[in-house]
Amino acid sequence: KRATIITAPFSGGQPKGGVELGPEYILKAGFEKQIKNLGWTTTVEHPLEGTNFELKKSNEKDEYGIKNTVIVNECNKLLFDRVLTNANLGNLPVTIGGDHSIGTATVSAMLEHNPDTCVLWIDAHADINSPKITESGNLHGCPLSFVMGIDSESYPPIMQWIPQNLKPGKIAYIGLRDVDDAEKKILKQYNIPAFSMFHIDKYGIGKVIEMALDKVNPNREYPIHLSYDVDAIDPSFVPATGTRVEGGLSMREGLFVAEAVAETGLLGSLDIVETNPMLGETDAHVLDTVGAACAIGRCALGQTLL
Ligand code: DIR
Ligand code: MN
Ligand code: MN
Ligand code: MN
Repeated sequence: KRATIITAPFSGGQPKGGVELGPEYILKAGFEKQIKNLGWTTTVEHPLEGTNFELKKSNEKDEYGIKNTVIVNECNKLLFDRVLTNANLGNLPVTIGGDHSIGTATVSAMLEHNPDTCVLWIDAHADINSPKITESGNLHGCPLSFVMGIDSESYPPIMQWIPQNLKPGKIAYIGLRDVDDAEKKILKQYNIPAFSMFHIDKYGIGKVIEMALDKVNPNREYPIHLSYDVDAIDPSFVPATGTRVEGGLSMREGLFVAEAVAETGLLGSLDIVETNPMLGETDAHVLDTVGAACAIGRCALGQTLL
């Protein structure tokens, strides 16, 4: 059991500062030790060291209707290499963000490693806008369109290296509650399984995970990439994040998702993103959010209650 913690201190996929401090806070809270205590051999890698992407951030849309294309692209190139290399070595990549624009790299790298990989996207948001349809132009709202090749004629040439290797039947969402109209169309058009907070209230989180896995991994045989945006959890438990949406997962529902994936024995890789320590109004907000991010990681890597 070997895990590589890959830090992704990056905020260029959205306008707010502070999310680049997520990895530092999560590591300072003892995350690596917590994972070691679960029986993993760990390594920490910092592929973005020395890049200074934060200094190059702007809030202007480019000719493609998106913001910070160059740094988001460069960041994803560096992460793609480290995620793929570690997966090929048999190390489980745990990528700590940073904003969710890094999902472009982590998802496409894991599918490059093993094309059977399926994706569980845990989020209040669908993150499937393309440059053509995004209203905000923020690339943390777009990672899944790039890896699925949606509206690919609208992509900037520098992003055309990204493998468009995620098929619509290989991803399921859990926790959605703030989906743009154009994204709703895409979910319907591509028939992507999506379990919103409505479904969680209706069926319960246990049933929802089973239904999601039945869609993407019916025989429970494929590796799972778990991409966990902490804003899936209700802002009362996870306040220090950039785009809070009321009515989210309870803390237990949020951890149950990670525990249930661990229970399958199929976890292939994990992202924990959108922890923004600068957006807590109090120290307790920051502690709660960083604590939740660590707990998601521990649960996904096998921590059990008994
Ligand atoms: C919105 C918000 N759909 C956008 N997305 C967020 O900007 O594309 N993703 N907050 O995490
Ligand atoms: Mn593998
Ligand atoms: Mn997200
Ligand atoms: Mn989100």
